[in-house]
Amino acid sequence: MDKKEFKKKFKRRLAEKFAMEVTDASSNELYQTLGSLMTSAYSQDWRETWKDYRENNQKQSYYFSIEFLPGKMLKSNLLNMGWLELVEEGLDELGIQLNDLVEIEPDMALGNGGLGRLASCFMDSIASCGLPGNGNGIRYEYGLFKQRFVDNYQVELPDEWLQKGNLWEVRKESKAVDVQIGGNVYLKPDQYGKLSPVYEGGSKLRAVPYDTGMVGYQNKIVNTMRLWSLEIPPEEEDRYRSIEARRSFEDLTSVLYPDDSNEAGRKMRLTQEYFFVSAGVQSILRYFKSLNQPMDEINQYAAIHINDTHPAMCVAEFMRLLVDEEQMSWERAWDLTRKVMSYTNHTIMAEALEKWSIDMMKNVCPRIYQIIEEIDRRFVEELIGVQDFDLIQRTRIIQDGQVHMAHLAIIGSHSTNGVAKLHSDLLKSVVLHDFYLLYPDRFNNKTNGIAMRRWVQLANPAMSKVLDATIGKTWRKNSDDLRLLLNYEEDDQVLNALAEAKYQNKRSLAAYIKSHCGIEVSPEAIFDVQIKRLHAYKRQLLNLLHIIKLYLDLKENPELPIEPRVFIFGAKAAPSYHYAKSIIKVINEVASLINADETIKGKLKLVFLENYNVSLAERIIPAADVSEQISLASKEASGTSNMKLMLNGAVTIATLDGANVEIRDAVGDDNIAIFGLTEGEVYQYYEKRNYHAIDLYERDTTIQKVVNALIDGTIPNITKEGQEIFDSLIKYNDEFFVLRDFEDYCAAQMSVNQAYQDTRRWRQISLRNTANAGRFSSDRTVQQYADDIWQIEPLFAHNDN
Ligand code: 26Q
Repeated sequence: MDKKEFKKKFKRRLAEKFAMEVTDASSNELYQTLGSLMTSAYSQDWRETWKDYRENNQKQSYYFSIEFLPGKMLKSNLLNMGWLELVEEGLDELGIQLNDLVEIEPDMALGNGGLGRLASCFMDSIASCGLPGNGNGIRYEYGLFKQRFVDNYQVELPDEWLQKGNLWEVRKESKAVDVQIGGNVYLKPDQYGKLSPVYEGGSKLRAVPYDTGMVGYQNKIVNTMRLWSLEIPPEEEDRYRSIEARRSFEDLTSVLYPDDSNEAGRKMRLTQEYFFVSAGVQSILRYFKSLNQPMDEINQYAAIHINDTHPAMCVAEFMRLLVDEEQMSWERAWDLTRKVMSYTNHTIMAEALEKWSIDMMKNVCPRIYQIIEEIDRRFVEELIGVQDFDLIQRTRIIQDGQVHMAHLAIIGSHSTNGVAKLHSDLLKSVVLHDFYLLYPDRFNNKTNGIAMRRWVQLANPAMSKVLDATIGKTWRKNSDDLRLLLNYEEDDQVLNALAEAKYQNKRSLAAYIKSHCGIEVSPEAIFDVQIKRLHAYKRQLLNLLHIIKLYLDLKENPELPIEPRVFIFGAKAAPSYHYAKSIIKVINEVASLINADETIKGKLKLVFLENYNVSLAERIIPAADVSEQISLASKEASGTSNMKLMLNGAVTIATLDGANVEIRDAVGDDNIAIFGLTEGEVYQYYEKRNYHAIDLYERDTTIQKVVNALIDGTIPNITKEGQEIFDSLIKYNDEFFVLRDFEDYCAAQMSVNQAYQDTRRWRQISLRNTANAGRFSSDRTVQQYADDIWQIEPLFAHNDN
């Protein structure tokens, strides 16, 4: 299609859909028109991809994730279709700005953070690598809450993302399945004495899929992300006559649960988990049966991936369908289940490991509980006398009245992986050590990655242009080619061009900050960024204490020779995470104090941007000079914002945690600021129990001064929160070693400050960060999953195109 044809088609579609001309149409109408042109254009490839997979009996992977976080899809679909430039220019000639239409699309935010965003980066990469893989999840009516600040406190508002409809989805009524929830199950012998389950009571829910095309990067492949929505089956209508009955039923898939390890014990959440697991597994089996292949070979057609433990019931549901519905023997079914399933762990925090009470599980999915009981019984039976008794007790699935979902996922699969080298090593040596003793071959690492297309080509067009002009365009397909940039680290023209792109991005972020927060920041200052969920272990508090120190130092000596800096935060706290919300309040109050202080003006600004989400990340990341990756070593499984920031030329200040270790290896020690305890040192403290925060507080006058500022009135309006945070450090012994790492962190910050003063050197460091970020592409990651875990291959027919 050329520009002329596009304009013609666009005007025709607008006339057909709305009976309008361009000049009469609202941005929303124009957005709907463009979207509908796009979906009709790729739906042919979508159908063909689907048909090719079927005709070639292609093995497919199914990525089960309770979260997907794609953000906006308009531009990424345009880019992947190869339409972006053409449409931008064509619209411009019609007097329409593409970016005005982009603003119309709500973020699709069916995820909390890292785990959901990773799932969406994988969807982009799987399609872009031409791999046959699908997503399977829940179509929440409301995405992650919207964050507002009122009196500097976080307030949550519902995210009504579907209000104006959703262009990209297709409701597929013909593919609906029924899911049984609750009731009783007992086993009844048939005429041959075989036991079959008989269900009594409970309710039958209808799961209706909404499919969204996952468009590959200029390769004609369109895969499917299938999200399940709940409806009342016609035959059950009678039972849901009253408003309350209907409401409580429909609420089931209405909200995404905020990441909140402390309040996990919610029956609705468990029902959600079983709902999308059962619907997804049933639909895979139905498709497989339509291929008319021997059931025994299903592992050659399907790979099911369990993204964290939330979909771990896949193991039991797959067993249920094979044994109860397909009359397969337990042994054969178990062998197949293990071959089909694989599992990724995303967390080492013990309190986040998912467990459900037996009672609740019996209540929600009684047959699944029976099957888990049998899996557990056989697990113990097989190991008794072979393995150490205590080890068996520690690794079995059902313990102390609870079902341990990670145990189910490991025992019921052939692969367990972590998401960064350090994390995968810790799984083997500490967190899942007992399982490593039982199944050493199942453990492996798959370091996370990011969708380079979204995080450079779309988010940072200014830098992309410089890259094209310097190293050619091959990096757009093959991110390893970013390495070619290293040939230009002494080339002042290139260094300046990259710096100019950064400066442009900083100016537009500054404008955004001005219009959204009313705060004036200078694009000449260092933009120092910490963007991620608010969690104690991520230590936004450490960042804040350093800012307070700088503020106090500047108050004492306004002439202090520091580079002007703008500290930028973006973070949501789970609504019930009291401590995290207190941190937000205190950061906001410190911001009010600092930003209003004339005496330090120009040297220090603090901005907490409201409602951090994918779209805001796309604005912030290209404008960042410094990337804060300061979690306590051993706590952050991987991190992915660290990769996005590095890719966009930010310099990382980091602990040796998660993927930071691999980022350090990629850029070398001279191009990153590493500080703080190592994971080994942290574990030493745990072992010896010899960390005493109060000693540091009493000995170190700087720490004293800074920590006291939380409670001595230096910062207004934080009487309660200041005390609470003070107590977490001093009275409750600083669980995340903030004070222990404080001095080292300040030194690292000082070195960053110094490096920035040497402009040329800074630009070289920045260039090396971009140049070495290629290995963190999620294309690489999904290819490793495809080769090592899923055993899926691209469709050859499409390779030449
Ligand atoms: C649990 C129970 C009840 C309700 C919600 C939850 C819940 C929801 C989301 C628990 C955990 C999550 C999300 C976890 C997550 O995002 N983990 C991050 O995964 C990234 C991708 O692998 C890593 O880079 C991060 O290090 C890890 O923190």
